[in-house]
Amino acid sequence: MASDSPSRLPASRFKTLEQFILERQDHIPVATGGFSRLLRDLSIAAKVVNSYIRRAGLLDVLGDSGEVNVQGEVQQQLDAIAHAEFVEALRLGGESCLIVSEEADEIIPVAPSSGRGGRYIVLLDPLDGSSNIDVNVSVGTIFSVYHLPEGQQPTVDAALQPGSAQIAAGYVIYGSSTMLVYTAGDGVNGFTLDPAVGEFLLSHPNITTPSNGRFYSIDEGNSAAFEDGLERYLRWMEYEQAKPSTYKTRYIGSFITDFHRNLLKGGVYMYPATAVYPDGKLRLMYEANPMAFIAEQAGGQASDGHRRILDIQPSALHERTALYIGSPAMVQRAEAFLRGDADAGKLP
Ligand code: AHM
Ligand code: MG
Repeated sequence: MASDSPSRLPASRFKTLEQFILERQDHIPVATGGFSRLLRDLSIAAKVVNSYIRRAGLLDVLGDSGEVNVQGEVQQQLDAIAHAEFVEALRLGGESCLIVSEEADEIIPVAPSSGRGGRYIVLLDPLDGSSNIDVNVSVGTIFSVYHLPEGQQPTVDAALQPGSAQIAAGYVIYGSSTMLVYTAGDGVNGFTLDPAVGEFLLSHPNITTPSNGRFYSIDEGNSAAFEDGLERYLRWMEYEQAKPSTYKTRYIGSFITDFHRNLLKGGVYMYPATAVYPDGKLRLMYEANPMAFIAEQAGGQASDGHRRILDIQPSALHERTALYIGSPAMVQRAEAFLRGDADAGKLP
């Protein structure tokens, strides 16, 4: 059917990530020009990593790299590629002074470029869930941003700040579409990559998470080591499952993917202490903290089962934590079961 005006490309109808950040810059104190450039650098690396992932089966990038990272986990080739791309983009951008990555044992200092020193500390999980990559399951990048504290040098101590000191956090999900979701402490916004024009476009403004949800995400293969309270919580949800429209298990084994679904639809992701990982599997500083910041900004909660994730003072770059994150009512119920509250099942 003929139309009066030519149809417009989606890109011309949506705000780009860059336009959005520049507009915000005038309103929020953290969003200086340097911060805007830092996010631009992260988004550039995300687009490069996205291009590898989209063609992963065609390029020679699948399978492990033959290396074991500091976590004692087998590194995938794409872990190493994503790490290199993010580090390089941050180095070239010149806004960061220090990088911490899941794929590097030590801190990565960034030399000042053109005599100008960066002010930001960036912590990264360059490619989370990468054990899924060979089977075409969604994976993601997680980032967390801090200021270099006034008067401090960019050392390990400067990086060991509690999550509550983050000035920004975000993730990129390389899914059926590629999205960048971030917060700078003034709400959560999501941008979808338009592959035709190569821009992240504002598609999910002001994301808020449902206060309660249907989905619970946990690897029940580890249940032999679960504490009693968690066992009771799971059995309670199974019992409730018998009623119409109640709980459903959804576990992909790719944290960002499970988190993203639960953020939008309502749910809780849980990775407790297990026999193999007695402190929990996920890393506090570049997995739990950034996602906790996003969850809280969207109206959700994040806990290690007993205390708020963002209040934990880290003592090591790669330390692990148990994690319960998502809809506030579900996180609170998990905590109540873990405390052994008799009325945990009766909470709203
Ligand atoms: P990774 O950072 O080495 O990829 O490990 C984190 C991943 C999460 O994405 C995922 O939720 C979890 O490990 C899955 O672990 P498991 O296979 O033990 O259920
Ligand atoms: Mg990870």
